[in-house]
Amino acid sequence: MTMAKKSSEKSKAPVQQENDKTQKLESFIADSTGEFMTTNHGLKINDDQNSLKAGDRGATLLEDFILREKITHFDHERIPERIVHARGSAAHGTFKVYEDMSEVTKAAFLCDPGAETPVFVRFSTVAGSRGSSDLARDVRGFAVKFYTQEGNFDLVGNNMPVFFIQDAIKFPDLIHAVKPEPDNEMPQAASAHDTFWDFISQMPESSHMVMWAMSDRALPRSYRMMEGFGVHTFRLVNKLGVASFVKFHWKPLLGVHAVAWDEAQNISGKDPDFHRRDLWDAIEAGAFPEWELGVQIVPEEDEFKFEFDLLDPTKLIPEELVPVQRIGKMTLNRNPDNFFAETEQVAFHVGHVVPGIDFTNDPLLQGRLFSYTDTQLIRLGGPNFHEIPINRPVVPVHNNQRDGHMRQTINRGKTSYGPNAIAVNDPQQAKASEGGFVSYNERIDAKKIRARSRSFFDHFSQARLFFNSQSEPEKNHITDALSFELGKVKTVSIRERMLAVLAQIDKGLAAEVAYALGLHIPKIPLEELNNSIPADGERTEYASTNPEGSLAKSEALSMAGTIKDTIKTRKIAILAADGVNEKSLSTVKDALIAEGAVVHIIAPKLGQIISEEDKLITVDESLLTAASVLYDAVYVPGGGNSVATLEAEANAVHFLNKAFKHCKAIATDAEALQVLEATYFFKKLPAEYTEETVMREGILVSGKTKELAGTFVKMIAMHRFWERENPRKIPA
Ligand code: HDE
Repeated sequence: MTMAKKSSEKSKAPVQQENDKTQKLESFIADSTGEFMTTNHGLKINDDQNSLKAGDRGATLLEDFILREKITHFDHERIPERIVHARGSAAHGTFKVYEDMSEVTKAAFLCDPGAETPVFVRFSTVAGSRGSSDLARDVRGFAVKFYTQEGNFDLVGNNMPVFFIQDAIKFPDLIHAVKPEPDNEMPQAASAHDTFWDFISQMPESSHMVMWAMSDRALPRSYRMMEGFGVHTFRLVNKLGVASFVKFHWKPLLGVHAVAWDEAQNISGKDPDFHRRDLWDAIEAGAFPEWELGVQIVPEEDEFKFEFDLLDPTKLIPEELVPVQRIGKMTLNRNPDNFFAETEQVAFHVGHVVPGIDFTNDPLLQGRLFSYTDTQLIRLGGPNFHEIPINRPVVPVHNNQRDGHMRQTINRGKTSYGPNAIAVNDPQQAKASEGGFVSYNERIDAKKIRARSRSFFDHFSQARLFFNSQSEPEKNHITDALSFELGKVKTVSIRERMLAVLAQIDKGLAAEVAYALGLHIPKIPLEELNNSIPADGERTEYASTNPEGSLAKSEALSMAGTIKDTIKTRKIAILAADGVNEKSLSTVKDALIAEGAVVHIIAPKLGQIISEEDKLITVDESLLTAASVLYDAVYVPGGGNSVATLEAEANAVHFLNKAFKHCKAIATDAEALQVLEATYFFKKLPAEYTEETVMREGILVSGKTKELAGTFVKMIAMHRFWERENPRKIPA
């Protein structure tokens, strides 16, 4: 290893923030600026271009320890990727609680509004390999490591509040089913294949999660625009030992937004790093992503008050029943220095808790409590992964664990056992009053049994609640997603079985998907849908139920009502060519930048363009390197020559066509109308052209540049004009 050197100059731009954890990481940072090259043992290297040979044309000598060291290290550079969530990106930041939460928890970081807790957050897709596209239709991981003064607390969540299965023992089956098929390793990062739907169609407990995974939640516009959920019911415990159940939420301050499926597939080709880049760029630019931490708290005595079991991870607590209290804010304000050292080597574990936070008997959570340490042993190569800088707590570690591969700590003294008299029992156990962790004293009086509680068998009512809570465009997207995914399934009997499952959720949905598949919905009785039954199990004991559910809708489940009052960090394209009207371009550009948007000037070629007024304007991207799917909205300024060039430029027209297809805000100067007229979608200006029409259609043409800019900002804040898809006749 190169000698770690405390860098005196910050390698980060000043905008990047420091915290207790990032300062501690400094001592591990190696910065080679102005340094000589050395071997891993500190010897200065004189020739890094040629290996040591017997004569200049001779064979290479075994003696060449410099060559051997370099190649050997290279040969061992790779570690196994995560079995799930292999592809991800991460950032540093901080968390602050708004108010003292000591009434419900003794977790110190939740009781002191003055405390700033460092965090490291990793977002991920689940199914794809490390090199797969960010835009796969998939669940997203949302894992937060809080470096608290009482040790690390990891909230290892997803961007969907429920899960596919109820018991950890089915996790390997689920993942084997969704991963590429084992004979030919296809398809990569996609659930649209036989094995996934074969499994799902026999596991009706997955219905609720399937609705989420087929919704636009599986296609986030940005990691910064996703909600996060702890999924399981956890416990909070206060100083008096009084516990309450809790569901954790992360609410993004930029709102929850998605891209269109066709767009996602295009982005996967144009920029497979789209989400990774988006997170990195936003932080580099100082537009720090923020989320509020939310909690739904249920007193212990209310455990059985719900229509569902709080221990069942396929159920959420509707916000109408238990509101989400926003208790603090997390800000991501620093990019990692090194992807491998930090993002790849960070090891999360649901079992990393602090006093005041505890588990429940959710059988999925219980299995996870085993899996996360176990997986690091193979992935990070041994039991000392907690010593890797990114995994170290900010508080000291003392215990009698010793040795193992790559041990870094030099433990002083004779004893590594307890009780010991030699070191007077150091390190000592801490009383609860001294911060020692004491497990919640849950009363358990039960038989040892492999079984599933009947309270887990309502497999459909919340799937239906989710579907019924969606807006029309969101429902259409779910129908399209299911038609696409099942359309990729080759085995007809799997498609049919899945239709029978969908019919339990919503008959109309099942009928539409059946139509797309050219099939009829088979009549499979409810009791026969669940095929996850033990050898001696009675079908009736394991039969799904499908009660109506007392709640018809839950607004929080739809993305339609999300925050739509900001265009911060949205990427806007301005299409221009030589002869552009500089005023028409700059007025809109400046207005967008003033609102926090990122604006790129896109022209037929890179370099500079000359405006009508003979001003030089720097081009950010050419029509060749940019793509409509990488932007949230597009504006075409006036200027006769520019407009004529763009009208004749197929890539510019295509850019607008795509923006229309993906329901984005489009604005042009009145002078640029002819560019719009060259598109397939624009016929003519409506007879009555009001702000209302504009805000409905998402297309604006105006000669009043200042007013145009103002309305354009409002249009972009709407994110997408999904209604445009009706009657869904936009070509692919
Ligand atoms: Fe995970 N999960 N998981 N998971 N999970 C892993 O741990 C596992 C589950 C989640 O950015 C692995 O270090 C089991 C639910 C995230 O590093 C592994 C079960 C939720 C991440 C593992 C589940 C998650 C992981 C793979 C069912 C949402 C990425 C590498 C019993 C609440 C963390 C690793 C990161 C990663 C096991 C189910 C979230 C193998 C056995 C439910 C965000 O340990």
